[in-house]
Amino acid sequence: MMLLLQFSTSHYCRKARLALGYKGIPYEVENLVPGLHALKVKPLTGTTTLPVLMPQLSDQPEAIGDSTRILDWLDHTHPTPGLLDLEPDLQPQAHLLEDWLDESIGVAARFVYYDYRAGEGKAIDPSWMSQAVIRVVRRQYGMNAARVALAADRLAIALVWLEANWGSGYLVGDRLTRADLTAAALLSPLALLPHYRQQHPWLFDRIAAVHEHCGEPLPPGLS
Ligand SMILES: N[C@@H](CCC(=O)N[C@@H](CS)C(=O)NCC(=O)O)C(=O)O
Repeated sequence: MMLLLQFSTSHYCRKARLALGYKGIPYEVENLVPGLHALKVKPLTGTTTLPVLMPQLSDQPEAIGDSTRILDWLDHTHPTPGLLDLEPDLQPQAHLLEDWLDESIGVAARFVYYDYRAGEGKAIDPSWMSQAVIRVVRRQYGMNAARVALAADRLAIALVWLEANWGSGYLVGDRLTRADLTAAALLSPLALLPHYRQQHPWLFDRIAAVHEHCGEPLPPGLS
């Protein structure tokens, strides 16, 4: 069985789980401890980020790092159902949206989410352990009030575009693609933030619909 190395709460790891679920591939997860994870992950992929997929199949790579590479590999080895069943001229759009969501919007969601968890949303998990992880993450990514405000602005613009282009259908073409999976995963942390729940109800309908399509449990706040 395939093994996914992950942080249980990471939205990039959620993206990989959605893709595995979408394809109906049985998998196990191993939850790594932030910080210590690098000792295990770096020798496998050369980077320290999770998710990492270990196919545990002969004639296949031992480990695949980065959610985008994981989706590429899954689509290559398990083509049906496809994550990019689009006319060739539409495919670059799905790749570009995935990259924008990965590199810009997923990062902005992380800033806004951890800011909330450290302040107004502290009651979600006030335990020492959880608050220590939140402090480490905030330091690791250099989060401060000014950068959180920039992230919130970026999300506000993205959500206007997404409401018009995702609010009542699929991001590209007329079927679910890797762009929809990526949006659903990377925006899912916002489900715990009352501001986004109140302002953008359509977003959480879309996120829930993609999870249901993939047969994956809903993110915290929606379950
Ligand atoms: N581009 C990467 C980003 C993944 C990512 O940022 N993962 C974070 C957790 S949400 C991580 O592993 N951080 C720990 C580290 O960088 O060492 C992907 O799509 O897989």
